[in-house]
Amino acid sequence: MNIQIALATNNKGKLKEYRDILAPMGYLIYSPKDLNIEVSPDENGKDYRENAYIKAKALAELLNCPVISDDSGLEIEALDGFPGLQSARFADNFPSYRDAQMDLINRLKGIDNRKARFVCTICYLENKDAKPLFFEGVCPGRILDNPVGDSGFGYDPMFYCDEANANFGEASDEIKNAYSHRAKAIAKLKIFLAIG
Ligand code: ITT
Repeated sequence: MNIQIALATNNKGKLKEYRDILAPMGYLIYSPKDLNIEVSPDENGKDYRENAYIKAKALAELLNCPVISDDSGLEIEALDGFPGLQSARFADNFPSYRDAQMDLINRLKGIDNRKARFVCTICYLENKDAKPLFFEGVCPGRILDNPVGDSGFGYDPMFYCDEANANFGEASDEIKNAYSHRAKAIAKLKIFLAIG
């Protein structure tokens, strides 16, 4: 049986990862674009949870099915967690993600601590008035000296994943979807969807 969920994202990379992971369980994931809906609420929350809720709620107001959303980011330890919650806005200041990556890499020149992590917070809303549920995942790793590869999306080419022993910019979809922050958050969501 197919179960329909709307995913409140305008990010194609995220959409693909949700589909890849959830489709085998019979979930049909629809994006606002699939539904011919335009939603871009102001992501002015104080943390990932608030932003995820803002996105899920904005779409749930327009639909009659469960909605999930995803707020995520890259946190670099030596930069006090920057760009973190501002990861998307930071990249918007540059002509390409490659330029944003180079800017961050340059900020780390001469700094030995390359530790970083990707974080993902999923918000699940059964309907527009429901209590939001949150599912979180963290992916520890390090920042490379130069971006490599063109797999994945966003900041992937500058990130080495400790647990996968792989650069996300060169890793297969299977590796990314087994080890990423999003994969871990989705694994928790999957348990909820199976028994919730
Ligand atoms: P939506 O809000 O429409 O979902 P967005 O790209 O604006 O899309 P966020 O506000 O959550 O998403 O910002 C997350 C930022 O972190 C954005 O720049 C992403 O490209 C980046 N990011 C998130 N997950 C990533 C991943 O798995 N690999 C690489 N970059 C990622």
